[in-house]
Amino acid sequence: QPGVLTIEAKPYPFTFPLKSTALLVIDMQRDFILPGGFGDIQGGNLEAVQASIAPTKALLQACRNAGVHIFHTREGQVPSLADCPSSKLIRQAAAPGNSQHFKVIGDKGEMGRLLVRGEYGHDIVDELQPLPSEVVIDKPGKGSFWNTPILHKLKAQGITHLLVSGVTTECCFSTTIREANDRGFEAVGIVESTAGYNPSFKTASLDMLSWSQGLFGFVANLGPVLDALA
Ligand code: TIU
Repeated sequence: QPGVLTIEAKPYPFTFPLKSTALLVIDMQRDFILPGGFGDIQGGNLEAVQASIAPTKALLQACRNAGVHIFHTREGQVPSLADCPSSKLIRQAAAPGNSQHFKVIGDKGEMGRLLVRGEYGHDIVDELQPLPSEVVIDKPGKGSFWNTPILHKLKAQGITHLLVSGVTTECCFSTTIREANDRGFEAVGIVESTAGYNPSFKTASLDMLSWSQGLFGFVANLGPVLDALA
């Protein structure tokens, strides 16, 4: 069928119509990837997340060339923090004697206020900067659907299938795929184009996605996606 692609995936091959497919690039922000950012302060493995930049760039380029709709997300709050779920503020607050969370959302870090919109650290890394034609979704939570217009924007474009990349696998990537699954989207996570702060979290998160004939969706390697889009 013209315009319909099939790639090797778990738990079985993933078939997607190009015209109604979107690429989601989740939270490839300096705050999660570069030294001194929010993820670094959380104790995340930055080498692991930095390793996902090049494969995400390859995926982004292939999708741009193939005319796939492209959505980037950014996690962050308005400067007043009025949109910050209280759970995010409370559970990431610096407890007495806890040196790991010595800074919290909204505090001043080396790249500006942590996870606050408009700050340098909140924006996407240089390598993956969105083009003017691409959609950028600012989200106050971990998932991309809560309190954002993404559902309406995907529906408006007739999107039914999602290629999902970005960081972190265990957190915003997984939450987004689970939210998408509940809303009827067929999603595939791309192994090399996502990364977590802990290797076992990535393995477990991806295994859970495709377990039991696709509990939440599909998992595919980057190579077959690039081949199919070429
Ligand atoms: N903490 C963690 O692993 N991630 C986040 O807080 N946000 C995203 O995953 N983007």
